[in-house]
Amino acid sequence: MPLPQLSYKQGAETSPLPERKYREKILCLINQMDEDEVVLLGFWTSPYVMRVKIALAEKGVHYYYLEEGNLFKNKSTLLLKMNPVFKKVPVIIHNDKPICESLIILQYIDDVWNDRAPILSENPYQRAKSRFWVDFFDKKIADCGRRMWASKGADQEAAKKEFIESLKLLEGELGEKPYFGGDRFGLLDIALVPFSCRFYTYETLCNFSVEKECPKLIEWVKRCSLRESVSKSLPDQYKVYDFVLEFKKMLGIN
Ligand SMILES: N[C@@H](CCC(=O)N[C@@H](CS)C(=O)NCC(=O)O)C(=O)O
Repeated sequence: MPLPQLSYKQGAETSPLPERKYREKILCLINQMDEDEVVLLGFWTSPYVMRVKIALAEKGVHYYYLEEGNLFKNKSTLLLKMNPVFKKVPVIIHNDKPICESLIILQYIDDVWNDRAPILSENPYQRAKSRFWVDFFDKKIADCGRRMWASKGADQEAAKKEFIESLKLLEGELGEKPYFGGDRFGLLDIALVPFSCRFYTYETLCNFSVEKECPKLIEWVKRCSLRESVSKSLPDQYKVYDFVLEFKKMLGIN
């Protein structure tokens, strides 16, 4: 059953309803949603959530966005119920059931809305290759990112060196192609581009330039950002930087 016209939060768009009222309304309507609608539980600085926003936008799937007000101190009851194992965002709720973990969600979205804008290649080798690089990214680069803002001195330098080396490997994989999968924007692009909104933070805290180190990768970021699905899903890089400074303070790191 289609929902009454509520107007939802998607990317930069905000609901005209006050936040609390919007939330209450979605919670009441969650089990009456249309097959073609989902609820996304997220947090604005999370690149994993941005992955899901991009994928839903690429597929043209209508979603209701619920921001976790205080993800690190006081998680919502809904998040704890929907992702009791990891208690992390993103989570999507579709047909009244939760799906967790960004890559599993991307695969689910591609499986359910398989009639449009494919995320994964139909070629098994290409699929395996994309998954390999996303796995490399999540295991290696995302961790370097954290060490770059959370440490200092020699540890920070080591993380920066590893980060740049890993980005160069990715840049090699991109080669001269417009997107990682070739001409088509796909899994690896969706999984990696959200992290570009953290580049300014890393550059400022660690004193280097991603563009100088990996110019082709930055060209790719700019190319991806021309897509509305990306530009509407990524937050302002300066706001992310301010958030990281506040977050460091909260953790007692200076
Ligand atoms: N492997 C997860 C990572 C998700 C993740 O780390 N989410 C963070 C936000 S960026 C979170 O919810 N953190 C809350 C916490 O650690 O308590 C995915 O791909 O979805």
